[in-house]
Amino acid sequence: QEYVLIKLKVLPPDHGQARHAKMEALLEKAGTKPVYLVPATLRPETMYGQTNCFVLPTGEYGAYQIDATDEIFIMSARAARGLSCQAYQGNEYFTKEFGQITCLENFTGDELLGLPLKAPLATYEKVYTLPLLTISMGKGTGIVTSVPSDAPDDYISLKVLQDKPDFRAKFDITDDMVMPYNVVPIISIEGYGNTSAVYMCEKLKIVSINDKAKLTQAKDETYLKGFTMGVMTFGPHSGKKVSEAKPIIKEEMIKDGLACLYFEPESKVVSRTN
Ligand code: ZZB
Repeated sequence: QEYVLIKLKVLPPDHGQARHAKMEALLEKAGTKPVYLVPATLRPETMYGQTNCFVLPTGEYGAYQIDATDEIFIMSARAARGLSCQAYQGNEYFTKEFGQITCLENFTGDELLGLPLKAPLATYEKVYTLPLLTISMGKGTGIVTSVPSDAPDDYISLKVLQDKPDFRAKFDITDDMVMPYNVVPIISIEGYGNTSAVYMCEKLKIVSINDKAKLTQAKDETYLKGFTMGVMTFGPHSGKKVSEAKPIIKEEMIKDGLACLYFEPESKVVSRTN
């Protein structure tokens, strides 16, 4: 499985929350070295529509030194180990030595919630890290970037946070972290409109992230139709088919240092459980 890791730059925490103390210290120590949350995605062409990032509140994450780029990536230890065995452009591996990882700080998902981020290509200048309870730590990096226009899980999860003040309060998420973020139409699919995830969630009457079977159906259908029939309606590749735009946008993001590739062994079992 080939994923694209997107570099969401961590900005200085701006809500004075005590849970961000470790991150403030890490940013200070890192100085000019950038610190990124690195979600794994299969859909780099949807990055224009990012509204937030998701982490698992109970998940365990680490800040890892990436020697090949002199950057710091926040992700699961499992993903860090994977990268340390993979080549990066001219370098042998992402890290100095094969399989050797350097963890600069540990974080629980909770400690990453409410962080301001700069997400590449997104229309919003700044997005926030929000909770998603269905993240599998055994897949990708354990971090997910959210595109509610084209990902049904993301649409429902953001909507629940926007509709339920109790849910926001439970995770210390303030109104300004979720309320201004509207769905951004980026891909048009004949018969599904220009926000296919919204269309599918309404059609299947999905209201909760626990409607697993319906969400899987919605995801499979939007993924397939998006790829085969979707047309970009936003950004420099507007007018191109998704299938054409996807590899171009992927290569552009890699060339511009906004993303990198991450390979993972295919495993049906791992992707279906926690
Ligand atoms: C942005 C995006 C935009 C995504 C979209 C999907 C869609 P798969 O097939 O299950 O591997 N994802 C990545 N890692 C995780 C994780 N650990 N736990 C839960 N979800 C995860 O699916 C990979 C996709 O699932 C990734 O691509 C990511 O969300 C999410 F418009 O990134 B995606 C119809 C889907 N549309």
